[in-house]
Amino acid sequence: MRSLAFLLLLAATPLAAEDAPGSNPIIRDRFTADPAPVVIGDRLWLYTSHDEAADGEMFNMKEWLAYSTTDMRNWDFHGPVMNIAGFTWASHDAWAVQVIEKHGRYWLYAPVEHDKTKPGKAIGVAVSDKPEGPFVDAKGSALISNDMTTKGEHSWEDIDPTVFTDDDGTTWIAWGNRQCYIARLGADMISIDGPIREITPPHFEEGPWLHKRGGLYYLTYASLDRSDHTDERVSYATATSLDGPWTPRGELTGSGEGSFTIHPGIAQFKGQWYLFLHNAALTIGTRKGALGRRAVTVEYLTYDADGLMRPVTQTKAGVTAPPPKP
Ligand code: FUB
Repeated sequence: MRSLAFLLLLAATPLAAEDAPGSNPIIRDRFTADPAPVVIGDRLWLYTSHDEAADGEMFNMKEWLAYSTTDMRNWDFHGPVMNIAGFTWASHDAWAVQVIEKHGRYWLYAPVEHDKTKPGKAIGVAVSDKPEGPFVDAKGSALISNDMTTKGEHSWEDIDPTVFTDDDGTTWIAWGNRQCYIARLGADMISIDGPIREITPPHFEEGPWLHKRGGLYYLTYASLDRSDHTDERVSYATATSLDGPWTPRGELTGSGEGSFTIHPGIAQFKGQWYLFLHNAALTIGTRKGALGRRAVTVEYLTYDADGLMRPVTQTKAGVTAPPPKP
């Protein structure tokens, strides 16, 4: 049995920065990716995809997970909120999710592989009365399918939805891989209302995230400049209207450690802005990080006087470091 002196010593020893609750990666008991934060009441909710790839497997993703926090340090796990089987018209690939609140309900948008009746990736919408789910298919068919966008030459063009409600109450959805599209959602949240417009910014690869601060709209995304680097980084563009024009603002981050992909998620919580990302720096037992075994991280996000986002570096300390000066 351990002596009292040993236990007292243990309790008095400060945690190394990388072990402090809330340091990166913030979730360590399972592999998570594609972070999607949303503030609901006094909690920040974080929805993620769940990486379960075996060695040599690219992705193995079957469900979406939810976490929440009140202090950005300690995270409560709420379990899987939906499994791919909940979209009966889909076959596999529970990829990057986003959830928003509207009309007192919670709406989950996510890309999946459609069954053979409409080959290629598609975007489904599910709904719940509680942020912790369970979420159920709200439409019974895809909201967006590969046949609705014609520019891309590959079957995974319609992935990674980001949903954003503007000050006038209109909700917009943007998505894409290689091409970035935007459309207005119907008031029912399960239909597209109006044309689908292409808004592809430079080096756009995937993972768009729409947000607004003051009068400025931000389109932040995973970028890949094939002439210059081999792993994705995060870049962004800004506009004073969702109709554009979008002004490219360059790279916001470098690549995630050990990861081809990176994926931004942005939220303001209790007055502080945060940028969620992922990398592949986590090892769980004998399982090392990999293309399909990623880990969600979070960093402070700040803006300069012109509203431009200052470059962000992924760190071990993350938000356990003191917040930056405004
Ligand atoms: O996680 C699967 C896919 O990888 C996502 O949909 C992309 O954003 C990339 O992170």
